[in-house]
Amino acid sequence: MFNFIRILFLTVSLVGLLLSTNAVGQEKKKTEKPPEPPKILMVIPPFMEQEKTTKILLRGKQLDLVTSVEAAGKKVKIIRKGKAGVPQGMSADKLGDTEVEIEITSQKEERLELVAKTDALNSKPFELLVKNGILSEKEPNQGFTQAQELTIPSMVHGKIQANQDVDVFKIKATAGSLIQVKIHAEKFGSPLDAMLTVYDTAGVKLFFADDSKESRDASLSFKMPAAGMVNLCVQDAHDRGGDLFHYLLEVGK
Ligand SMILES: [Ca+2]
Ligand SMILES: [Ca+2]
Repeated sequence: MFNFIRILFLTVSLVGLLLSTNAVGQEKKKTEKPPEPPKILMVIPPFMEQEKTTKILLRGKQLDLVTSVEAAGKKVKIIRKGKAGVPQGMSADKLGDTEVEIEITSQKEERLELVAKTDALNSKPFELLVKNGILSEKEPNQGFTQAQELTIPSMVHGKIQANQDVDVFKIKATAGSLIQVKIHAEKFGSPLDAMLTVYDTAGVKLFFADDSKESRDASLSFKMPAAGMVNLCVQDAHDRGGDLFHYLLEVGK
C-alpha cells in the first residue's frame, strides 16, 4: 500500500512537471525576439577625400530605424533613410535591405569609423577609406582599344555596372618590372567577386587571379615580360554586375 501511494505520488509529480515545462515552452514561443542592432554592410562610394564634404550611402539592416550616425565619434548629418531594394537573386543579409544617406566632412585622417545608432542599440563600426587622388573609371572601357591608361602607382574607382561588363585598363612599364595589382571590394561590402586578367597588346593572356586565401578580392604580382603596354581586365567571376558592384583597383610596384 505504501509503495502504491509512493508510485502514485511520483506519477502525479512527473505529469505536473511535464505540464509546467510545456507551459514554459509555450510562454517562450509567445515572447517576441529582442530588437536587432542596426548593421552597416556596404558604403557607396567606397571612399571619400580628405578635407571634403561628401555624401555617402550606407546599406545594411535596420538602417531605416537609425536616429544618428557617427563618424569618428562625431554626429554626421542624415540626409534620408528608408527601405532599399535587394537585387534579384541576392541576399538581404549580405547586401542589406535598408539604407541611410549621410553627409560627412573629413579632416586629414586616413580612415573614418562609422557607427549607426538607434535609440537603444549601436551598429558595429564600419571603416570608410579617406584618400585623395583616386581616379574614376572612364566608360566605355570594354575592350583593349578603349582601355583607360593608368600610371604606376595609382588607384581607380570603378563599377561593374551591368551583367557581363568588363573594365579594361592599360599600364606601361619596362621589361622585368615587378607590378602589383589589387582589387578592393569585399571589405567595403561590394558583392563583386572580382577576377583580374592581364593580356599583352596582341590579346595573349599572360596572368590571371581570382580569390586569394583571405578574400574573394583578386590580387596579382607579375613581371613585365617585355617593355611596353599590358591590358588589365576586371570582371565578375559570375558575370554579374549592377549599381552595387563597386571596386577600387590599385596598381603599384
Ligand atoms: Ca565599369
Ligand atoms: Ca566597362
